[in-house]
Amino acid sequence: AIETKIPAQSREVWNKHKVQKFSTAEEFEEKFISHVEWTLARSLYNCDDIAAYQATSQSVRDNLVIDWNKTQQRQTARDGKKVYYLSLEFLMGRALDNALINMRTDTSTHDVGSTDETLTKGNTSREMIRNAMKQLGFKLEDVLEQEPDAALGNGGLGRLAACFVDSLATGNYPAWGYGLRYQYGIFAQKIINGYQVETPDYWLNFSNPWEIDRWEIQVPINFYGYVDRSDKEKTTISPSDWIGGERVLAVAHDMPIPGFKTSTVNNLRLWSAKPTTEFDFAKFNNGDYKNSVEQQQRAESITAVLYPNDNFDQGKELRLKQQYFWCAASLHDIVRRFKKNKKPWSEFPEAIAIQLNDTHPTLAIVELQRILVDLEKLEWHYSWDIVTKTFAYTNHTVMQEALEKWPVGLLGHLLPRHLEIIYDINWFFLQSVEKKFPHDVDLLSKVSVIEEASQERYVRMAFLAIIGSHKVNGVAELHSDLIKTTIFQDFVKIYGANKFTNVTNGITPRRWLKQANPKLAELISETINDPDDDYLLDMSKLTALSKYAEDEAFQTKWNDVKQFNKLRLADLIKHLNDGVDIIDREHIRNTLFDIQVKRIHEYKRQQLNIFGVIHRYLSIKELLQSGASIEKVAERYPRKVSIFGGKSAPGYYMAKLIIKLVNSVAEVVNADTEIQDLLKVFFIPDYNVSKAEIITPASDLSEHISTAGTEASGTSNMKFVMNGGLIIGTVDGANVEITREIGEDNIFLFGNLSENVEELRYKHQFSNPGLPEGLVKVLNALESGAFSPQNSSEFRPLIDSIKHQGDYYLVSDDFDSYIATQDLVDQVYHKDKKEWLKKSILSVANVGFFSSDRCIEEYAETIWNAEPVKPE
Ligand code: IMP
Ligand code: B1N
Repeated sequence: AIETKIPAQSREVWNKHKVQKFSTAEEFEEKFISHVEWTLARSLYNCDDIAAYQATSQSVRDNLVIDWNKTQQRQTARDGKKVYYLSLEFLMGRALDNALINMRTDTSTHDVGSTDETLTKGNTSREMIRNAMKQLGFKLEDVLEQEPDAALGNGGLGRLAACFVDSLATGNYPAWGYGLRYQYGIFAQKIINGYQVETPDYWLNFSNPWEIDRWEIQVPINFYGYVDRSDKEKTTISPSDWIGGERVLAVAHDMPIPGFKTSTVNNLRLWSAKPTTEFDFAKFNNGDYKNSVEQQQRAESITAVLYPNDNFDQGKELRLKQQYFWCAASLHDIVRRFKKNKKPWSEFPEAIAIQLNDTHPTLAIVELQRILVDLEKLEWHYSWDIVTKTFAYTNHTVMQEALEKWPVGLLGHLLPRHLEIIYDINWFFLQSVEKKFPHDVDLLSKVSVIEEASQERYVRMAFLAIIGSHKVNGVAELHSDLIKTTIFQDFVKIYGANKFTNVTNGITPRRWLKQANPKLAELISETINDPDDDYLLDMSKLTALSKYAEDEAFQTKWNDVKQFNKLRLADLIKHLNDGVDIIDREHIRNTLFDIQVKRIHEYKRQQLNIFGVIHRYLSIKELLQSGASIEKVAERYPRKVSIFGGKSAPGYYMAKLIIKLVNSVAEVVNADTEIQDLLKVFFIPDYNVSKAEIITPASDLSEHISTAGTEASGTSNMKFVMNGGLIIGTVDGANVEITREIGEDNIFLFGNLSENVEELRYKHQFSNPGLPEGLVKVLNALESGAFSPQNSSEFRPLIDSIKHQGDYYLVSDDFDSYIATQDLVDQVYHKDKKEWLKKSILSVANVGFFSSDRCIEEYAETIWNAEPVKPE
């Protein structure tokens, strides 16, 4: 039984006034109005769209909180294994529309044509609320637009965590996410004169109806100080006293995470830092009041801002502080909850699984060992056995510049006791290696947690994460194979291959199909006769679409949905382009929308894409100059809009230059009346999750063209396919499995394979093997200042990286095959639309594997050994 302070005789009163969820439009309206009046202190006379958003969210939140409470009680009572997902990033986007979709609880019977507007009788809550809002004088779409994105992440890694919490709740797993509540999420991107300019994303500008502040949950966190070893008897592996030097408090903020078609509502707990109320008497007595207040204020800086780097490790002290603050607060919370049960420590790993999203939370391993040894006074090896059985680690990248390593000095200064523990972990590990591979000194230094190669010594976080976990997984098959043969190969030798596994990434079809593409979702549910949208839980149902792949009437409907979504994107682009329409609406059906949206990174090769665009432009101009008519040219180069979007890390010079190049090319191409509408280029500023929901459904073609072996998985590739877009891509990341699932006829692959990359790079070192003719033309145009008339050397660094700096990302090696494949794309799209639509339909029919529900099931079965806790 769950404990309570309320005496038994008071139960009756509590039960009499039990809070109720709204379930009809009428009840919703009542809630809405009371929130306008009471929560917002507004009224009929000053309720604008923002207030309507707030009141709607508060009302929906009330429903979620009831289920949240019940879920937590149920999960505690059933006492199944709990899963904790530790991620420094959760790129959630907006919550309201998603909650409306997921809140629907109808599971079985559905009376078609029902007009009864309740949540349970087949009518989705989204429809019910849309109608109720209309009654109240608001348009749901306008109200939804008021919500700022919760953008507490950089890109794929953060969005993956967001998809995972959705699938964990949907699958009824007793699972919590733990993260940081940054006051500033990823910066907002402005494009000024073609350049990226970063502006702060103060997303908590208005009160956030989705967070529940738990001011009563405060965990003290220490930094700096020293380890007291005045007791000479004690060694570093016996219980030690860490005397902390600086103390801040971690305060919990909870976000309810509703599952789809289930009353399970899980929790995402985000920590914010605040000063302690203890104060420094020494300073106070010195009369240095102002200074002591200022020092206190600095506490808040720990959770002020998300580091805006994707696939890059900057190694700043504040980042390490964030990591420890978050790990210590989360571990404290997890251990506190475990202790309530009064189970023996040996049962910890059966009660709890902790998944580390990359190495960012690796200190959690060290912190648990510290808690067990120093605070609980358990024996070192007994403790370490518990630790390693509890943790599992997901690797997301093989790129050297992204692998975290902390200078020993820095870590030891901030966390002196933790550094001792790391040394001891390493010591015992190296001993075991020595035992297994005697006298292999080389091996010992290669796998040591401490890197001693240079002046400065570093702690290699990935190695520590492997040693402290029972499973290590990559995020797509190719990637999982690569980590075993490259960066972690020595660990495979030591632990055997079974410690290493693969869980291919996935995405939630609720947000990325139902929410982002309501028209396609409607067509699907109608076609496969699934009015309750059960396919969103069992994506294998989509295979029923296959039989319509060549059905002309169906193809027409399919194409109409795509046109609708392309128009929606065209509207957005017009809006972002100060009302200037660059897309010819009349020809939109025959205009190929070619989209690459993701973080800007040299390895993702937006430069290859834009060079391809320049090549196309130059070729069109050449044909026209040789006297060809525009109609003739259009046969060779049919209408295309090339769309880019994504943020660069603020300090990433080359990525920023690529953004500038895209904008410069857009300026020239879009203004060139001679080529008419054959080619348009647009860079969408401030790409984020809510924009992705409009962009993704509108693609005919999307680009996933990373140098083979560099993109661990990619997840937007899956999103585009789920929305009926075809892919042009390299044999990299999850593209490999996408090809296997949807069939190689339905994807445009090109380029060198990962097994050849090393050799190609090696060759570039010695000679310049002569660049492909097409690329030379492009580089010459750049050099001539064709796209930078005021400064012809502006793009010099991009040219040099290919011509003189070894072309690390193999743009020259893949250029010809990229262009040839783009030509093939044109041919199919323009000469054989039926074939194109067939490919599109078959892709969606076979995309089911990439649901994050499948992914979470794999984690649960093969890594966590966790079971769902279903509501009655
Ligand atoms: P990918 O790198 O294209 O696979 O990106 C994965 C996912 O992360 C995308 O589908 C988006 O949901 C999200 N994403 C990537 N880059 C950004 C960004 O700059 N802002 C916001 N979301 C992003
Ligand atoms: O994680 C995604 C993958 O789909 C992408 O291929 C991969 O690039 C991405 C340090 C990262 N890997 N590493 C990061 C992010 C922030 C940071 O500070 C590294 N992001 C990825 C999901 O598996």
